[in-house]
Amino acid sequence: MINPNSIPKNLENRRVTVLGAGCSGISASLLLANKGAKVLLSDNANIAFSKKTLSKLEASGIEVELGGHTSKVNNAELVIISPGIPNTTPVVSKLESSGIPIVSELEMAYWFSKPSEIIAVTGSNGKTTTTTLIYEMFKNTQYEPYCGGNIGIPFSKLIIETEELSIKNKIFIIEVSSFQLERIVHFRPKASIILNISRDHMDRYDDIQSYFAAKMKIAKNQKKDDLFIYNSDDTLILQNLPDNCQNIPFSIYSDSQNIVNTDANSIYLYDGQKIIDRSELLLLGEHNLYNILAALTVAIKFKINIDHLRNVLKRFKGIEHRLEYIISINDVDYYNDSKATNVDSVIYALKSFQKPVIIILGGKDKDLDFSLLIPAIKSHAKEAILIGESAIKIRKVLNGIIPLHYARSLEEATISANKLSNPGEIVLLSPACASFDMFDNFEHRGKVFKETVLSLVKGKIK
Ligand code: UMA
Ligand code: ADP
Repeated sequence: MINPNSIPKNLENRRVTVLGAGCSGISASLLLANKGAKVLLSDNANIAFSKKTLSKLEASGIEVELGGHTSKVNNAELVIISPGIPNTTPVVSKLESSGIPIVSELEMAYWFSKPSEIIAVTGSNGKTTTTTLIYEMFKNTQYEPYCGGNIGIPFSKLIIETEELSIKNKIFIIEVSSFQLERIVHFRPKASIILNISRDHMDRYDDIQSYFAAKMKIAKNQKKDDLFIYNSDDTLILQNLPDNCQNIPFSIYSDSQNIVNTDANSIYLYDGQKIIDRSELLLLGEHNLYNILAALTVAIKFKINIDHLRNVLKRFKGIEHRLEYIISINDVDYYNDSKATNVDSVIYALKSFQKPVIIILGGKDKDLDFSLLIPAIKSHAKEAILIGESAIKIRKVLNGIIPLHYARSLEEATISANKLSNPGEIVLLSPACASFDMFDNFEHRGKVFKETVLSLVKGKIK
């Protein structure tokens, strides 16, 4: 067996199974093969690899089994698990009872990097926005930033790419999910950031405590000089601060120990020096203000020039599918917030608007509590159109609060929203649910919504 309690320095000829042949599994296998390991990549689905991937796997001597995990997976000294595979899966239970160590792809990739090279971002919402903003802030500076992790580019892939190039001053800006953190052993970022905690992925965790515990693992290996940058307006985080690293808060409401502060007009440094007027920011909403404060805090700690940071903030428009402005039709503004796959992100989306909102809600339920939506729905929404598997559950919760409508598809919902809206109002897709009941993923859902909205303007749909 390989004992992951001390980082295995040499994987030459060691037998390693990689579970899951999505992007994490493929990159992990290639990295392990680069290190001389004998790799089995196993997936329970019949995946059609691209020609390029297939030839890379073959050239690296990686054995692949698809369409089921056979007993071959047990013939290993170490297992690397993909984040999408829950611990309750039979293959995982069996490996555990055989005593074969299992670590996450994030952990294994870390073995080939250094803490000083890592900034890691977690939280229930805002990870991708903040990770991308930090990446933009570190571009064209004294650092050579690489962005990856849960954002879609596995950490292992970044390690392979940067090892090939042998880059100095590299810094990995990594978005990390609770799934990836569950099975870390040594993963230690120089700076960790935790943005917020709200209920999410309750289909995979017993309760919010176990979900939160997985998120907090981000700091578990940090040392006295490492930074733990946290949202001190989030009570759960505030009440559970680690004591092994430097805790640095960011907050909108309290300015006691922050590196950056904000008032109604500007964002400024702890010594009062102005960084930017809030009117110059392109990102909308209080939630994005948190993301900006978090990103600025880490950038300032890494001594990035303030003028450079201001310029980045002046141009950063946010990311597709996150409260993304599409178009105005007859003075009705259409927003695509398809990435709002939990309740908290929808509350923030609604609170971002002063105008009445017609909201499209629903999709695949993650066992979330939709009643938490009620105050924001009451104060900001005019009508709701419900779609997808969770429509009935949402209807029960919102019944009598605002007028509710059903639609059989997102296209139908968009057309209804268009008909229900009056000048000066907002049409918002912010579903509070995953997309997999009707779409391939949230990007697909957002694309369909945008295409339908644009068809309305072109007069293709009446
Ligand atoms: N599989 C098995 N056996 C099982 C179950 C699944 O072999 O018992 C296989 C599936 O058939 C599939 C593979 O495992 O082929 C899927 O692995 P994966 O879901 O981990 O997919 P990856 O492509 O490796 O993507 C993962 C993250 N996915 C999840 O966490 C679900 C991606 O985050 C991440 O971008 C990527 O690694 C790179 O780091 C996605 C995500 O939805 C975007 N994340 C969640 C979120 O943001 O809310 C946490
Ligand atoms: P993540 O990667 O954590 O899912 P994203 O940046 O992709 O986060 O945003 C996901 C959703 O959450 C979007 O609807 C976005 O508008 C919303 N959001 C972004 N930042 C925050 C935040 N700090 N708090 C709450 N919601 C947020």
